[in-house]
Amino acid sequence: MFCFQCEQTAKGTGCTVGGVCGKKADTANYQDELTGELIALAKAAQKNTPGVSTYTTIIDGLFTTITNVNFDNESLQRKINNIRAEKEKLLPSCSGCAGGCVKADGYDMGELWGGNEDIRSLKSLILFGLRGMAAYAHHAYVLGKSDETVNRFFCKGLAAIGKDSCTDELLALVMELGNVNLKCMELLDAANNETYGTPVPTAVTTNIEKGPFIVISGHDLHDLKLLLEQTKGKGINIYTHSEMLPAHGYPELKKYPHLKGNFGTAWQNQQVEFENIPAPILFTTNCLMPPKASYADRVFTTSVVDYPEIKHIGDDKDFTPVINKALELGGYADNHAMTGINGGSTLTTGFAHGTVLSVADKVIDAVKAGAIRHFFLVGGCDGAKPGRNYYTEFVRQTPNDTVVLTLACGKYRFNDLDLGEIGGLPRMMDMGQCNDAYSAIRVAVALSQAFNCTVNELPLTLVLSWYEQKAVCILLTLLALGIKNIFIGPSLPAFISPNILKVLVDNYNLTPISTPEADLKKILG
Ligand code: FSO
Ligand code: SF4
Repeated sequence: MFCFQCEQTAKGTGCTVGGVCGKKADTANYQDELTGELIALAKAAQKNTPGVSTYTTIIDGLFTTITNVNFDNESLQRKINNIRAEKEKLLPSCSGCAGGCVKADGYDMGELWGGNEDIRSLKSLILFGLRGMAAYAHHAYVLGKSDETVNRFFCKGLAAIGKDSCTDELLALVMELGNVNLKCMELLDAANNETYGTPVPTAVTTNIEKGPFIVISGHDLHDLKLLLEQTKGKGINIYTHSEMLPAHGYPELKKYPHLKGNFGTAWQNQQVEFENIPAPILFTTNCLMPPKASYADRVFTTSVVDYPEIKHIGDDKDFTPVINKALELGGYADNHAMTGINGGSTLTTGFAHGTVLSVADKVIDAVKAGAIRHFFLVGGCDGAKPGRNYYTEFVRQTPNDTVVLTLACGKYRFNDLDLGEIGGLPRMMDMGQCNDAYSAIRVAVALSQAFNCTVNELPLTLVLSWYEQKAVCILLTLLALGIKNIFIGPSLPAFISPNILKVLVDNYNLTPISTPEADLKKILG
């Protein structure tokens, strides 16, 4: 096996004997085979008129190979078979044909992993960025939204991985991917807002009420909505976990009285937090860690998430087994107090672009009057590395005349802190999930228009944490928009070669984080 797609990759270079994430070598090989088949399907799609099923097969195949999504060889084999069948539909005459117009066999990923370092780096940026974008495209199509430009780019990007290209061509494709991902996030933003309403600021408790409950993790709001419907009137409370927290801000989800609060902190703490939990946990997307025996019988997966021996809810989305498990386990006997990592018990979410831009005048006046000196976007993924307390300390040390915007699961490092207010606005505003980076971009663009300057000239600094491939596509979007001076940590991706890093540093001043003190001094001068 070879895999270096996430931040925790072994020795900072690549997992070769087993994944730090728990992915076994044979599973990694299945994932490579699946990716190779996707590349072949994408090439076939470029020569034909792909149908909806071609695109959904590609999108779900890519999503499946994101870190902490699918550890199940049988599930991966079924998906590989489906991809091959989809390819056959497009090129029926290619079976057994040696014509060479389109290589019917899957691409051998070994060619990529063992190839030229800079080409491997750029193709990896494309592949991992596509995987991240696929997650967003999946959530959008589940809600009835898709976009031909986005769909076509999945084929273009995948096909490029399977053919010879020079660094200039690949760099151009990397930037195109950033732009297409902006479109994809916009699509998902529209899908979420049209389906569930515009998020509103909402305080969410970390305490758990006595009685049966279900914890729902991941990013899929549609699965949450279905679960809320199926548990109505059954005496079961629903608690969000990790990236599901921002669901509380959506009017069409918060209206359910049994959507009670948020359980636990970010994904990497699940093996401790789920220990002996008297409730089932439903994983709708990443980040699933190998379940420990002490709670494995309570874990359920759905959609692209799968793990051997763990019960999977199929496409009929009949959550009866999860509901029965909640009733059987019964929850806590008494109200159960829990806190965030800094001891706070209230998390506030719902500050997406709709809310922030509705008070844009107030924000602009506060900047003009000097009440707000600087904005920070401190967001991205959380992870297990000790160095990630940088983000807690950074936020803690931001001066009182600065605003902290945040998003994605990295916020669990500080979202239980009370930073107070500026001019009636909270100093810390949670804009949502990782895909809600779109909200941050909308706000930044609106501020730049109000101040008649570029985004780079705003008193705004992005301090990002990355872990998996959704963060990759978001970073590419920010770079494609020309946003410079981004701080990134806790470490640089293993798949960025020294030459490609130089391009990113020279053109965008992409900066590794150092210490909160030094970085704040550098930013605020
Ligand atoms: Fe986190 Fe996991 Fe949203 Fe990621 S739960 S790490 S970037 O999947 O997707 O922020
Ligand atoms: Fe290693 Fe990350 Fe790949 Fe898992 S996803 S095998 S931890 S690089």
